[in-house]
Amino acid sequence: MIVHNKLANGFAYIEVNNSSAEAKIALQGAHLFHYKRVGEEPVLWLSEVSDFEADKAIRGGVPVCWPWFGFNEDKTLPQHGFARTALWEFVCGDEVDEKSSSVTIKLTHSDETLKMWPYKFLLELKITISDKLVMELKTTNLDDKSFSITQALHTYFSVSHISDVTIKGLDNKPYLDALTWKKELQKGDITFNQEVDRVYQEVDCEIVLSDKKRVIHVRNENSSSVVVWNPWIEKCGRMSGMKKDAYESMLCIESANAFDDFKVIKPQESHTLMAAIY
Ligand code: TA6
Repeated sequence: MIVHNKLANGFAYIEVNNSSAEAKIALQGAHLFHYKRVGEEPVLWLSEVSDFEADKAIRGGVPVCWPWFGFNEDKTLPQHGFARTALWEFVCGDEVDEKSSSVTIKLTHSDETLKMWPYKFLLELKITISDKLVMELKTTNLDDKSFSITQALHTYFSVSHISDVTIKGLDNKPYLDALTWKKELQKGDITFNQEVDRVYQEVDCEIVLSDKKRVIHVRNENSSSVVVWNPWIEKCGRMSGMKKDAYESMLCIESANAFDDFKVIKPQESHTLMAAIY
C-alpha cells in the first residue's frame, strides 16, 4: 500500500506498507525517515526531537546531500547542499508484489536553485522497500555544460548502543579524518569511544554493521567513498534536533561520492548512486 499523508502542520509524506516492511518518505528532501522490517525494530534512527517543518532538515533517516557534500566554498550556502530541504515532486509508486514496493520522487532546477548552483538538472530518487532497502539517486545533466557534484545518502542507523557497535569492511582503506583534516589508514574494524567523522575512499566492498541487536549490510554502487560519523558526547550536545544522549543510539554510514570521489556529469548524461541496506 502506498498512501499520501500529511502531519497536522501540513508536512507531506508518503507511507508505504507491504508484507516485508514499512516506510515513510517526506516530500521535502525525498527524505526517507522511517524504514522497519516486519517483526524488527526500525533500521533507521530518527531523532525524538526532530523538526518536521518547511526548510528544516529532518534529523535522522536518510538526508539527501546534493549537489555538494559538506560545506560549500560559499559559506552562505547550506551544508550538504539544498536538495534535503527542497520540496520534491512525487513521480510514481509501484507495488512490485506483496513483498516489495517502490516510490520515485524528483527535483529539478528552479530560479531558487539556479541562484545557489547555476546548472539545470533533474534529480530522481527511487526507493524500493522490501526486506531490503534500495535507494537509487539519479542525477541527469539538463544543461549545455558539464557540472561536478559530490553527494551522499546520509543514512542514520539505529543501534543498540554505540559501545556495542563494530564496523567491518573498511580495514586498510584510506580516510580523511574530518576532525583533523589529516589522511589516515584504517587498521582493523571500527569501534567507537570518541567522536568519529571520517571520509573513507577506495571503498569497493560490502560494509557490515553489527551491534547487540543485529547485523546490517551496506553495499553501494557507483560510489567509492563512505562516511562514518558519530558526534559523541560534546558535539551531540551542540547538534540541532538531537537530544544530548542521542549519540548513544545512532551511527551514520553514508553512501557517498565525496571529496576525491566527485562525479563530473556531461550534458544529457546521468549518474546513479545506489545504496542497498539489508
Ligand atoms: O556526514 C558527517 C557530517 O558532515 C558531520 O560533520 C556533521 O556535520 C553531520 O554531517 C551532520 O550534518 P548536518 O548538516 O545534518 O547537521
